Amino acid sequence: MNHAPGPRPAPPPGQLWRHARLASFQPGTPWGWVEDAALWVEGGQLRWVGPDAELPPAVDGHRPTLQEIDLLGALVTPGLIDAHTHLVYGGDRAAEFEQRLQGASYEDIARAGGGIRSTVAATRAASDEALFQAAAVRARALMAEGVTTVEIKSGYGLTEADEARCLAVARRLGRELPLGVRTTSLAAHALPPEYAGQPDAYIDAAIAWLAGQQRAGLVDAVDAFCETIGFTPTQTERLFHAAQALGLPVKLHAEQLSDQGGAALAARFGALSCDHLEHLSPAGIAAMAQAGTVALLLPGAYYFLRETKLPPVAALRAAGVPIAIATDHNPGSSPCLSLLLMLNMACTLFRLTPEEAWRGVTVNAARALGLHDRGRLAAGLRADFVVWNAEHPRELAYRYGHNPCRRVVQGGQEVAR
Ligand code: DI6
Ligand code: FE
Repeated sequence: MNHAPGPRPAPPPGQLWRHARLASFQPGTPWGWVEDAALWVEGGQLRWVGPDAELPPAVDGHRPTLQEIDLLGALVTPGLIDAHTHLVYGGDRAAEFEQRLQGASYEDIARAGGGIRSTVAATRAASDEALFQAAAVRARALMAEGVTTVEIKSGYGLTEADEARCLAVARRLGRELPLGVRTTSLAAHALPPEYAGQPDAYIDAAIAWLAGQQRAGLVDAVDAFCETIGFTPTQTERLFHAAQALGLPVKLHAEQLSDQGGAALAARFGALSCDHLEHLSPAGIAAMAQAGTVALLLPGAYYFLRETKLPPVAALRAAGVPIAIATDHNPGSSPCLSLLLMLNMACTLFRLTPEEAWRGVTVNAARALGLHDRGRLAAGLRADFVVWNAEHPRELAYRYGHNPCRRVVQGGQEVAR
């Protein structure tokens, strides 16, 4: 795919997509299924979605300007949403992968100053353009499988200027690619070398950067890595108070490697999502259920770090906590660029049903980003959808290493493939 930079042209007059097998993820029926569906797209939005036999009379007045596409029974789903990525960084960590294969743990490497901090050094050394080009390649790989919205975190700059640079690169991806981008400030990802031994002073600095990031339009949410090798619950709480004072929603890397009580803390701040959660406690689950916080599970990181403790999926399900799935793309714990593979891993490793996994990359992923205009297919929502060479979405959770994406529409416009 090649996308010229610059403003995108105005949406075409309108399209009528007919005879789809539709998984709308609207409430009411499993999958929001419509066996023979039509989608009327106008001005970047869905004007009408429903059974083809029940097309509204109003569509007739528009026929002369509507492009009609017969899908001959192909599957249509919402555009996929990857609600947790660290897409902007320099370098890679292939050598660290070799070290881990020889027995070093992720935590050992982090404590020895490698891990996230080695990516910080490579990111600081990279130009804005190099960061953009590398991230654009990754974004296009996700888009090739039907991803139409992606969340991108900072967290590899760890100075005021480098964090702003990474967030600006993420924003530029959203302007120059046919891709919705939500940005998250993750300055509280690791302690940079300049602040060695002074984590509280670093949190003060990260707090001070937030207002400027917000003024520059660079940030949609605030995240932290609450972990023994990251930041304490008390430090996380101070950051969250600052985010709350600015009206910025929060989310948290919580209970990935140990139980820090991070999920319950984040839930007290009405967090959009708590992410990872392998070590989540019953108290954390109860707090998330009460707050309506999404459990964002990341099977790629679980797999790549060869974790053995599973997130408490059955208890999350029983408590009614919405579950989402994402790639967690990052160079250290999940160098994965396939959200379709995550569908499969969510089922095989975490025992989600295929429908739960699908909800996790559509309707619940939108919720994890605080977005109400996407993740389902219904009148009035964005026209972000995918046509698949498949008949049912369960096929996409079943096969892996296979990409049956046929056509992608983002904001009412077909994405060049
Ligand atoms: N948890 C993760 O899995 C990523 N960040 C985090 O807080 C890993 C980031 C890295 O290793 O570079
Ligand atoms: Fe992450």
